[in-house]
Amino acid sequence: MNFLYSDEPIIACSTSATSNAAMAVLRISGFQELTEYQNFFSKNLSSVEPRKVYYTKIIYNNHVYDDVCITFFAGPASYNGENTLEISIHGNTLNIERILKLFTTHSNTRLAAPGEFTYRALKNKKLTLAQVEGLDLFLNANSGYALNEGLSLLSGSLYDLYKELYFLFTRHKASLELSIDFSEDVGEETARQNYLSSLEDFRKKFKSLVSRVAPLTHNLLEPEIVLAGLPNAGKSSLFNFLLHSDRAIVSPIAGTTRDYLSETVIIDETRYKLVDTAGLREASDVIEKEGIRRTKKLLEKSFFSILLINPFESDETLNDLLRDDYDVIYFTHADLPGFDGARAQLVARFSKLGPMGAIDLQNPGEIARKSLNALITKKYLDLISGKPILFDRHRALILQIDEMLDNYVNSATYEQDVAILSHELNTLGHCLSELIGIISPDQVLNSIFSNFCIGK
Ligand SMILES: Nc1nc2c(ncn2[C@@H]2O[C@H](COP(=O)(O)OP(=O)(O)O)[C@@H](O)[C@H]2O)c(=O)[nH]1
Ligand SMILES: [Mg+2]
Repeated sequence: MNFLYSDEPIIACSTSATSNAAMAVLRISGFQELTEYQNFFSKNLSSVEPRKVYYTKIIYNNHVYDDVCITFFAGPASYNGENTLEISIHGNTLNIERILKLFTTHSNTRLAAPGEFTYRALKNKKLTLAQVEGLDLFLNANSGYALNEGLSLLSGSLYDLYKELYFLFTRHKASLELSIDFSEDVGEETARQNYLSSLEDFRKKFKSLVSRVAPLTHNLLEPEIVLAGLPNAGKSSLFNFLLHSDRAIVSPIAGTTRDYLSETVIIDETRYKLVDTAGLREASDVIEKEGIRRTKKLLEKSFFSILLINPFESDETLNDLLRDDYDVIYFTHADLPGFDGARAQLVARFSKLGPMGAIDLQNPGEIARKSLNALITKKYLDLISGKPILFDRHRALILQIDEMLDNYVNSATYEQDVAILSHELNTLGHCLSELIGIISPDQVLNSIFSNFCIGK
């Protein structure tokens, strides 16, 4: 991230610039005076007031480039604290390219790196690091829940909770100082009470956060639905059916799908990755073996797994397959005569397929689709009902702080040496500041900003 220490004016298209649209918004920030850009506009920029929209033309060397609207935000009252100009132009991608080039060629403005506007907002203390993470999630969310969580951290309840935690922590820290320096003034007993009750307030609030660090949430950010089964079970057929397309090759030749394929499906507001895998069987072929290894790995980290079984092609390898747990077992070939009998035989042989086992869906077509969607959504809703914190960085820090806090509470109850208490509290405070994003180690910055799109 070499842009971190450079503060030249930057420009980017802040709306999607990959396909033609009615409008696009370009953003320039970091300039000293708006009039530095006078050469590009027909409007007299010295008369432009902040936060008002003006209609003007982009003209350079007598060539008219576009009819646009401009809005000036004077720093520090802008998104990132810098002087900012927003230009609404026509959204043909060629037009966007041409106007960006005009500004970068004929002024001291360069193209912004991904996330650079927001990085400046962080630098100018317009946003905390946690808010930046919230924004990142909000912009890249795969589900309604992730959208809500992103916004909640950007400016909503999670952000408020973090702020409150920090306030309670600071109050507790002050109570420790009080008991060290002023206990004679306020009375030792009062100081001690104050110290313990402020700790309890902080602890209680913090525990509400700990309950939201559920173990399973890593796959909520990019939930994968994995189709598994023996070769020829019908995985690729179901994959295509769920996608309404012919994406995967369907054939009676076992081993046709040798690597996994994945495509996006949206089910009830949530975007999932649907994965078709190589059939699970004893293979001697090196490529097929590798495909099978990948299938197993995918199953391990899947959000929702579907085992497909063709009851006419039963095989002792089912024993192996059924050792693992699946969210659903899906019987294919229900259209063929004799299906019920074949299925009943399998159920008799493998207890896991019985009525107490996984739910089976032998109905092909729309009914199967609806039932599958309902099961997937139910699992998703169950997982988010505890309002899990979606950010790995936060989850790790919350667990770390929780452990420190338990130790500290123990010390606070039994340990009277204020030097030790003070030291433990400082370490805890350091982690808390990291969680809230008041302090931000470089590697955290790097990983967050590597996710951002240009123009943000
Ligand atoms: N009759 C019938 N044939 C199916 C069904 N599902 C898959 N097939 C056929 O079984 C063969 C293998 O299907 P495919 O989807 O490629 O299986 P995969 O190896 O698990 O991906 C193909 O010839 C499909 O047309 C089904 O429900 N009914
Ligand atoms: Mg296949």
